[in-house]
Amino acid sequence: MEKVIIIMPAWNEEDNIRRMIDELVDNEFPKIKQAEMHLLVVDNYSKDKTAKIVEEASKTRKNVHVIQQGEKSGLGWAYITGMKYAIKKLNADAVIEMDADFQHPPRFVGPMVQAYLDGAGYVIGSRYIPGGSVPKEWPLFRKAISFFGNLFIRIVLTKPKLHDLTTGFRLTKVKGVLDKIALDKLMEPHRFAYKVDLLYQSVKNTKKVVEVPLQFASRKQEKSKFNTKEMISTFKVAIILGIKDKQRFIKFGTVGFLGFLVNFLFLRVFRGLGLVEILTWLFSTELAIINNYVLNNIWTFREAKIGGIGKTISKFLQFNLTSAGALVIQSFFGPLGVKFVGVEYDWLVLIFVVVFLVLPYNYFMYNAVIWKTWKLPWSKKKRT
Ligand SMILES: Nc1nc2c(ncn2[C@@H]2O[C@H](COP(=O)(O)OP(=O)(O)OP(=O)(O)O)[C@@H](O)[C@H]2O)c(=O)[nH]1
Ligand SMILES: [Mg+2]
Repeated sequence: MEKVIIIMPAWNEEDNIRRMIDELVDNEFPKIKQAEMHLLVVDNYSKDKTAKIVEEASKTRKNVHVIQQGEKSGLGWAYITGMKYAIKKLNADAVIEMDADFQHPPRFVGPMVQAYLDGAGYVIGSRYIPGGSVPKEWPLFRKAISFFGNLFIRIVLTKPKLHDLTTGFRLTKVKGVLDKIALDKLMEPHRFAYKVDLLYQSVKNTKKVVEVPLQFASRKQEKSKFNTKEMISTFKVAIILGIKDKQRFIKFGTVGFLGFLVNFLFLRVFRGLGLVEILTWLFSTELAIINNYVLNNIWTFREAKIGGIGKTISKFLQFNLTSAGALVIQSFFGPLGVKFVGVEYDWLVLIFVVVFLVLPYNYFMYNAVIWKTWKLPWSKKKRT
């Protein structure tokens, strides 16, 4: 049976944790028949009886555990400590991040585990899909920050299909997803922002991501710790990840631009040498192609670098064919576009054809055919 461990940081939560064991462990867990459910509380040397209560409960329930966080403090570290323990000591197949303050109501655990059993590698408790919600009593300002903050991160990380990227309630499969993440190296682990990094990497490692509704409840006591510092650090992490994500495309664009310069420069050089026009074009274009091939190979696609003489030659020929394909696209759509908008707007046609047709075509061919960094659905599976 699949073993699912709920990791629950708790710091001075004696009232909540007592009720939580009651509602979650004694009430909800028995309803989940197809998975072995455990609760792992990560305490941070609470001043109240939090740890004591959990220890007491663990004596009569073998699926309740408590550990102390160690010297690193902050919510992120609590989760990281809990995840490591769940993987190494409790042999978890999946872990759930869940807060102790009932903001993540226990009734949502069941559907989350079901989504995992149905094949999801990552399950997001989402406030922004039908059936999910944020607390009604939140002031409009906080609702707006949460909504637009989420929207911003969705855009920066280009994840339009996911609706809640800052939720704290999530399930992650261990094998192939969580065990591939360097937990000690997450960005800003002492702050809320680590959640965005963890989500980003988990989604990257997962084939099937599912969102289940979460009706996020408001905190019962005390004032919220939500503040501008947390918000800025969250946006910062999102922006850094967003740029990292697009790094390859940025490099690809830079190389393309350098190729253009090489082409332009050598056109003049060869012409200056008195070469016939057709040869100046041929040579300068080929030099640009060589430039692009070499730079893309050692920089843009360096993780998939092509080496060895035979492979280099065959791939270089493929690269030339790809470039010829771009030429065909241009010579077909260029004149067609000019026909429509008139020759005085040929520059507009050129920009349009290059940006919307040639660049995507090249980027696709490089990733899918030449350097093969994309696994396409129709490509043959590697035999293992
Ligand atoms: N072990 C541990 N738990 C913590 C720490 N900080 C917070 N927690 C627990 O982590 C969960 C989430 O913390 P909250 O303080 O509710 O943070 P939040 O939900 O982002 O903000 P609120 O709006 O104030 O509820 C709760 O169960 C806390 O008890 C910490 O440093 N160590
Ligand atoms: Mg809370």
